[in-house]
Amino acid sequence: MRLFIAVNFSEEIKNRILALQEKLRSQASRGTFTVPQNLHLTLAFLGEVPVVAAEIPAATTAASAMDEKLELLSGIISDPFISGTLPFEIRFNHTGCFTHSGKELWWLGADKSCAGLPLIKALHERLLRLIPEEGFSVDKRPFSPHITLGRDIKHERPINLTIGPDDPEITVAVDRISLMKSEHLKGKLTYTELFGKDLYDQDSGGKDSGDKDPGHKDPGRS
Ligand code: 2AM
Repeated sequence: MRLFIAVNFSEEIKNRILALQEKLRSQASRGTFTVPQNLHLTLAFLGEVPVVAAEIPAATTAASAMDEKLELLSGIISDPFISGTLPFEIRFNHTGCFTHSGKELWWLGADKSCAGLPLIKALHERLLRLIPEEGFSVDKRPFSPHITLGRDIKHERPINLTIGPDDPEITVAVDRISLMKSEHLKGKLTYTELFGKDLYDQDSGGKDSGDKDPGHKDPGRS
């Protein structure tokens, strides 16, 4: 099972991202564009998680072994540092392109000066520490928070994809962290949330908890 941990978006934000994606599409001659339901921000990519008991014939045993792994991963997302983070926002304000083996992946990138950037990096770093501790592999490449707009983009002329001051702001609310499954269903790349954890709900006391660190309910707990 191919797994990753991500932040998913509201419909309103997806529509804003899609408007930008449309600008990319109109300049591309070919490409695979992220479908609306797949737009997300990856926090950690685990890749294929082997089901240890897959070779054991009894389906029930295999299922319970998988459940155990998912339970461990759910536990990571529920880690007090992660789930104790107060909801925050990240503004996405620029675009760019990763080129790998001649293929262009176009993305929307987080504002390097937004207040949420250190918080999302802290969540990523925590995940990168906990995931191997629980026995899973994780992609350790440097974290550059981005939203993939399209892959394998081909174009005849240089792409001009800018976000102007008159464009609607793309500010993502980070209020839930999700363990996601990636699979091809009837030929379509499909992402499904297997487990999600809402970040700390201020209404239940965080706002008035008197913490010095505004990003956490209790950063000392771990
Ligand atoms: P992305 O974050 O750039 O869009 C599921 O495959 C998600 O995990 C994709 O959105 C993908 O890219 C992200 N991801 C991060 N590292 C990956 C890797 N090494 N291989 C495949 N997908 C990866």
